[in-house]
Amino acid sequence: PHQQQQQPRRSKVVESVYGKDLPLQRDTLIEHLRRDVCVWEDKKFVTCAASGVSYTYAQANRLTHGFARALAGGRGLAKGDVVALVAPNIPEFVFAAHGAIEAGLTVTFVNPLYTPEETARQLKICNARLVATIPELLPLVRAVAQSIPQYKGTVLLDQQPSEQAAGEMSFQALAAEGLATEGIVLPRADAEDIAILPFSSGTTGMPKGVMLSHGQLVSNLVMNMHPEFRFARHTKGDVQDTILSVLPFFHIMGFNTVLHTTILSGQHLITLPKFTPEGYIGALMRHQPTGLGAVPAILQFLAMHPSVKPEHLQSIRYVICGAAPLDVDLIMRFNDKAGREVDVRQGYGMTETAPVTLLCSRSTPIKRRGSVGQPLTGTRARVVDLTTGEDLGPGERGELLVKGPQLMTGYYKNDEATREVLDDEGWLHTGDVAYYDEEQYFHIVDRTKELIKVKGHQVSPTELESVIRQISGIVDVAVVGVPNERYGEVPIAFVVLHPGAQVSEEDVVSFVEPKVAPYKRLAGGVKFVEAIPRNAGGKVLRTQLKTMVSK
Ligand code: AYL
Repeated sequence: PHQQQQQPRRSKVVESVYGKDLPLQRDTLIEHLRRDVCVWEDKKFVTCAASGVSYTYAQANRLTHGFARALAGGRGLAKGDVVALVAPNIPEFVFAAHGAIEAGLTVTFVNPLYTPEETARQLKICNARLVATIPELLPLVRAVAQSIPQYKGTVLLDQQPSEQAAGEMSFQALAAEGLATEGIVLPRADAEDIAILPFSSGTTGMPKGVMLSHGQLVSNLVMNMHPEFRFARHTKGDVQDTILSVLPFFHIMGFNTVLHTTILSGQHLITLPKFTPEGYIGALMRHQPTGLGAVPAILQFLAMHPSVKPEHLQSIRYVICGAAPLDVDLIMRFNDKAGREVDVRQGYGMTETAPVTLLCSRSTPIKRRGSVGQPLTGTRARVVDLTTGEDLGPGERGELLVKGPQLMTGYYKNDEATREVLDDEGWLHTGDVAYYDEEQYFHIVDRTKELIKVKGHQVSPTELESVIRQISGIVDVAVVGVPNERYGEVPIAFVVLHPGAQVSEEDVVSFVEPKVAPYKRLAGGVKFVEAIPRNAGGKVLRTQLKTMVSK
């Protein structure tokens, strides 16, 4: 009640029950990750389930540090320059990313499924000086790198120092050279320096670089490692948890949540460059993981797929899930198959919040695990009316706003987009519709932003619309997401044709197909309409389009 008097308009802020405030952390990311590493230096850190290649924590640190030194030593790179990683999940991805960050550089991640156009766009926006990639993607990287001004070269993520092809550098050779060369000084990073630049479409428009500093990433890690929220056991003596995760490192959940909390508890991480049912089940059998990093689609696979047998799930103690809605029924089904109650917990986050803001704690009762949980330490959340912006109480649906030291600095070179989501008081307007219940557990029920989520991957309608507009005979177009049992959502296009134009659904679908990454394809099909419904300001009325599909 006394709070109501001080802040009449902010009476309904939900604070964390696990610590109201957390200062922005001052550690740099790499310092923070190495803090306890001496305890488990000789234990396995990362193993690729596909190739069998494995590194201990000590080996990983040497390669990372060597690569950092090589980048800092006379390669013409300056603090804050951007290095792009274009690769699937392989152990060397981690060392290259951490090495570049240790060298004071900023890392951006490009989805390796991207087309040359999609890749080129991201590399150009952030003016990448260097790309690290795998042999299979070299032709793509070579083709697009030429168009980047001030491009300094390509690093091949190899497991053995490889013969250097024309112009490419071997990751292993660079790391060895960095360790052997004396007199290299690594630039000192500050908590405010931008460590990574992942891309997100935010609430509207094309994908944008999200500036996340060392301090923001580390703050979120500290929150996730709180005893009530953490998942794994701390490695000590013979105890070492093993986590199997196919969540891509190029996505914030794979990078700052799964990978970095793995390191902070000294777990053994099993990676897979690509999800296949056989590969995944093989990894379960071979590595007997204690934990899984998952999105709902993976839990669904484990719960429903006939090839997944209860014995495959015997070693599993916990599952961390996020990035798309997870139904409590699915948790029950998963537990049914496992034959016991596994610690399956869901979180809510965004690239823009480094990423986690809400998470179910260990004490969340099973019946509440369909919720996205409660604010992490030092994180605040509010729900506001969609039209008036007034704070709402328990059970009332509105836009979710979040605040805490993990919030991004802003969108890269895009102040306008930053101002649209970050208000003067430091609240981030998520574009998600939510409510909290009487016990302050949050539930995500809808989205006001355009974003479409296909198996947890972001799809920007604006981006698909700009591709479809290139087809002659099309006057107007709008893309929205429709619910899909397998993928969560899939994009569908509403198209207005010029009078007399002959364009079929198949024409549109097959035009889009080669121009975008596979998960962005128009799996929901195309609907031809007379006009796209818009408001007076010209904004597409997406909700109206969505209801047209469900009818
Ligand atoms: P981005 N339930 C429903 N929707 C969700 C959820 C969830 N649990 N989590 C994320 N979303 C949607 O940037 C929501 O619309 O980051 C949100 O605005 O790819 C959007 O996805 C953000 O998508 C973790 C670690 C969750 C990471 C994450 C999600 C990171 C997704 C939990 O522990």
